[in-house]
Amino acid sequence: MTDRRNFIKKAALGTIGISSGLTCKKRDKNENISAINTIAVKNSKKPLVISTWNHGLPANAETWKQLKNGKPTLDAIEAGLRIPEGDPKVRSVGYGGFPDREGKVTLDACIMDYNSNCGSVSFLQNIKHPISVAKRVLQNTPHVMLSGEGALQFALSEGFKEENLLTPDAEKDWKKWLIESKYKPVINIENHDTISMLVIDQEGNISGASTTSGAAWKMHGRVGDSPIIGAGLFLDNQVGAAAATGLGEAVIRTAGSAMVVELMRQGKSPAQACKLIVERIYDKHKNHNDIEYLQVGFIAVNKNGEYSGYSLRSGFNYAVFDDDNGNRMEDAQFKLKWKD
Ligand code: SD4
Repeated sequence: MTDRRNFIKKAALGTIGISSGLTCKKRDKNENISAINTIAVKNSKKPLVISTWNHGLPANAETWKQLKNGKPTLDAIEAGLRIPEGDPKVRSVGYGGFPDREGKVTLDACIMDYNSNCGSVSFLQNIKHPISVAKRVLQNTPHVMLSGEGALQFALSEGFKEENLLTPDAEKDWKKWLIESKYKPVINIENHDTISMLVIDQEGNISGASTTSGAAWKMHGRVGDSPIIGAGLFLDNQVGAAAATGLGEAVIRTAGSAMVVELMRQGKSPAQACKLIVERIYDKHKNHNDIEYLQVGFIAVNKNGEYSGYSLRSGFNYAVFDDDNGNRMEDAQFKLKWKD
C-alpha cells in the first residue's frame, strides 16, 4: 500500500508537468467567436452554472454558493454534483440509481477543468460519490480514466469507503424488470437522468463534469458516454463546453460533446451547435435498432456566456443559475415529440 501511495504521489508530480503543458495560451476570451456569432448574448455575466435535468437545481445552488464563497471551481462542481449522487430519490445517479441487469449499481463520472486536465471513473461499484473519485484521478494520478476494480482500489487508497448503493426501492424495481427482462432504456425518467454540469467561473474560465448510474438494466460491465471525455463531456476553454444526456451509445458513436464544441469553434452558437449534432445523431440512427427509444440531449455554453440546450425528443430540460435571473429550469428545444 505504501508503495502504491508513493507511486500515486510521484505520479501526481508527473501530472503537474503534463498539465502545465496542456495549459491554454492566454487569448482574448472573445477572439474566436464574437465576430461571427449572430445570436444575441443571453447572459454575459459570470459566473454561470448550467446542469441537466431537475436535479440540476439543488446541484447548481450548491455550486453557485461555493463559487460565490471563493472556493476553487472544481471543488464547487464536486460539491454540487454530490447532492444528486447522495439522494436516493434520484434513480439515475449515484446512491439509489437503477442497477444493471444483475442488480449491481455501477457508476460513471468525469470532470474536466479549463486547463484541459481531466479525471474519470467508469464501472465503479460501491462508492457513493464517483465525482469525488474522478476529481482525485485528475489531481492525484498521471491518468485520465480508471475503471472497474482498479477505480475501486484507487478510491479505497484515497480513503473512500465501500457501501451498498442498491436501495430497497431500486431493488424492487429491478426485480419487477426481471420478470420481462426487456432492455428498452427510458430516458426522461421523472425528469431525472445523468447530471452534467457546465460552469463559467468568476474569472470566465470554463469547467465541467458529469455523473450517472448509466442506463438502467444495462449489461454488467457496460460503460456509457458520461465518463468519456469527448463523448459525454468536452470543453475547450478558448471556445466553450458541451455535455450530453441520453442514450450513451449514440453519443459515443458520434463523439457528441466534442463535436458540439468543434462547431462552436467554427462560429456556431451553442443553440446551433447542439441542434446540428442532435440532427446528425438522428440521421446516423434512422435505420438503427436504437431509434425506437433513442433520446439524446446536449447543453452547451460558449466563452461569451451564451448557453443553450437541445434534444432529439421532447421532455429535456436543464437548470440555469446566473446573477440576472437566479436558479431556474429552462426547456430545451427538440426535433421530435415522443412517439414521432
Ligand atoms: C448513459 N448517458 O449511461 C447516460 C445515461 C443518461 O439520461 O444520460 N440518461 O448512457
